[in-house]
Order: sequence, then structure tokens, then C-alpha cells
Amino acid sequence: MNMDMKTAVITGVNGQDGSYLSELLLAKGYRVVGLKRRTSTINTGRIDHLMPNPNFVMRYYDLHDASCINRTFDEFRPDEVYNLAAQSHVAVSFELPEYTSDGICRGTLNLLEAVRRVSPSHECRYYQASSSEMYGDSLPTEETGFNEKSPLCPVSPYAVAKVYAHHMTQTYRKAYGIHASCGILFNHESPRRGETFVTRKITMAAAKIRHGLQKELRLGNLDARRDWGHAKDYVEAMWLMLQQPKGDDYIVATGQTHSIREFLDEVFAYADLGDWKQYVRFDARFLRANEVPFLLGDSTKARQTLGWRPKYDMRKLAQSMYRSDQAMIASAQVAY
Ligand code: NAP
Ligand code: G4F
Repeated sequence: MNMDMKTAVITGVNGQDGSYLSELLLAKGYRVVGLKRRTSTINTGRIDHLMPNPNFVMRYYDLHDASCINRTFDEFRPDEVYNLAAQSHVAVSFELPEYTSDGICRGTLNLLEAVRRVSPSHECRYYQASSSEMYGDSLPTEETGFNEKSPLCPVSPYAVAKVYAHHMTQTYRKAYGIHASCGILFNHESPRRGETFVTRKITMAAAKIRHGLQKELRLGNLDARRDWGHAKDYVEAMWLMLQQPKGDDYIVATGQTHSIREFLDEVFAYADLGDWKQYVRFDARFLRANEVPFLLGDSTKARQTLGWRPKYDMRKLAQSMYRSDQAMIASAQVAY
């Protein structure tokens, strides 16, 4: 190994963001130590293409097991740690509140303690995956949307746990001088987005309907509004945060908000399927005990301090996700 090479540890490496961040860091000449949990079936589809790279190393890990973190940190002495692992589905967190909270809260605390232990003179930098879900059912007081000072009003077990992890990261920064940053990321999607999140559920359904493989799409609340960006843009902001002289908190968002209806309009028009109302059926199973009705982020601080800019808006994002799903379904049909 080249001694000048930086080492980054990424938890949740096989998730959507973990895969894009790994690509970014490998391209920048990092050694990437990717941590993933053991599953009974193989779920490395998003990172299989990185496996042959000698600078990409994988280790098993679980949010609920501190010993693996300590072993990994002792072995690799990371320069940067990106904490991306989480049970990240908000609706599921109502069904699995203890599991979701325990993983996010204890998992974050274990990592912060490990950073403090292996890096007493603060060389190791830490990134916390905070979320716009923390704003909950409040509305922004400014027209430009939520900013870093807006109050946090979480309304799901997932969001409450993310608030704990967010405050704990700030506490370790203040108390111990750790270079720790919280990225308050608004919804970000991509062709690699999990298929149970609403955007990907819609683009996959449109592609299947186009190919005659699906007849209807069952959805819950279509009135919620989200500030949707592309995950590839957002992982760049994560890296930029850790290149600053000090740790801090930053909103990462496009500054535009759209309803689920508007996302449906965009995808079904692009797929040339006509009016989506022909296919979409309301299904109360997809409603949540509490809903976050409105998200819009003001990323002025990230734009000014980090020089970060999103390249994708909702329209470009929706079209790229549909194109990718359409191509995947078409090639699967050829294979049959
Ligand atoms: P994702 O695709 O759901 O990936 C989550 C990763 O965490 C997966 O690798 C998953 O492994 C892993 N994980 C889950 N439970 C685990 C456990 N007990 N032990 C170890 N690993 C575990 O999420 P993402 O969209 O990439 O998001 C990355 C992070 O940003 C998450 O913390 C999420 O909460 C946060 N965030 C996301 C968004 C967004 O819009 N995408 C916005 C704000 C914040 P499996 O593949 O085995 O499940
Ligand atoms: O796509 P979603 O499941 O994303 P949600 O709940 O906004 O959470 C995502 O973004 C957060 C950042 O704000 C992350 F922290 C979190 O990890 C995750 O990545 O749902 C978006 C909206 C909701 O209002 C939901 O009620 O879509 C609505 N929706 C309507 N029908 C649906 C459905 N959501 C899903 N998943 N499935 C439906 O059938």
C-alpha cells in the first residue's frame, strides 16, 4: 500500500450512498474499507464492479456489534469514517422501532467512541448521515425552506433515532474536538435506490407497465412533498465536508419541492404511458402512522462553504431512473 494513500471506512457500503461514495473515493485515490452486514443471500449488486479493485477491501460488520468496529479501526487506522449504515425505511421503523433505534443510536455512539479512541489527536474525521426526516411535521418559517438552524420535530422512530445520532455527533465535536460533520441530506435517489422507496417504486412500475409486465401501481399518500436530488451529487457533499478545516453541519438539498403526484406526472409522461391515474390505485397499507408532509431544503451554507452544487433536478432524476429501469426490464425480456 502507498503510504500517502488515505483510508476511508464506510459503513453500509453496499447501500445506495455507500456504492456511490466508494466510487468517488476510489477515483480520488483512497483505500476504501467497506463494512457490510452478513445476509443469507448475496446483496452486493451495487458494489460488485468495485470488487476487483485492490484498494477496495470488505469486512463484515453490524450496527449492533461494537467489537467489529474496534477491530476494523485497529487494523486500518482510518483517516475518514462515513457512517451510512441504518435501517433507513421510515415506514418500516414504525414496525421495527427498537431495532431501528438501537442500530442508529448505538451504532453511531460506538463509531464516535472508536474514533475518539484510535485518534486522540483528532486526525480521523467523521461523517454522520443525518436526515431531513428530522424536521418531521413542522413547516419551514422561511420561503427558502429548512436550514441548519430550523427546529427538529421528528415524528417517526427512524427520525427520533437520527436526531439522537445528530446531537451525539455534535456533542462529541464540542466535548472532544473531534472533526465530526453532520450532513442533513434531503431525499436523494438514483437508479440504485431501493425498490421500496416511492421514486423507485414508481419508475420500476412504469417500466414494467410499458413492457406489459404490470397492470397497476398501489401507493399511499400522494400529497407529500419532497426535495429530491441525485445520490451521486450528494456523496460529493459528504466528502467535501470532511475536507474542511473544522467539522460542522450542512444541509444538502436542491431547493425545489415536488409532490408524489408531480413525480408520477413526470415519469408517466416520459414513459409515454398517458395519464398515471389509469394505473395508480390508492392502498391504505402504504399510509404511515405519522406523515412528514413537506420537505424543502436551503443548502446555501453548503453551496457557499463547500462550493457544492447539485447537477440533477427532479425532472432529470426521474427521467434517468426511468431510463435505467426501462433498459433493465427490456434486457431481462430479451434474456427470456
Ligand atoms: P440504504 O440504501 O438503505 O443503505 C443502508 C445500508 O445500511 C445498507 O448497506 C444496509 O445493509 C446497511 N444496514 C442496515 N442495517 C444494518 C445493520 N444492522 N448493520 C449493518 N449495516 C446495516 O440507504 P441510503 O439511501 O444509502 O442512505 C445512507 C444513509 O443516509 C442512511 O443512514 C440513511 O438513513 C441516510 N439518509 C438517506 C437519505 C436518502 O434519501 N437516501 C436521506 C437522508 C439520510 P443491507 O443492504 O444489508 O440492508
Ligand atoms: O420514498 P419514501 O419512503 O421516503 P421518505 O419516507 O421521505 O424517507 C427517505 O428520505 C429520508 C430523507 O428525508 C431519509 F432519511 C430516509 O432514510 C429515506 O431515504 O417516501 C416518500 C413519501 C412519503 O411521504 C410516503 O408516505 O412517499 C409517500 N408514499 C406514498 N406511497 C410512499 C408510498 N412511500 C413508499 N415508500 N411507498 C409507497 O407506496
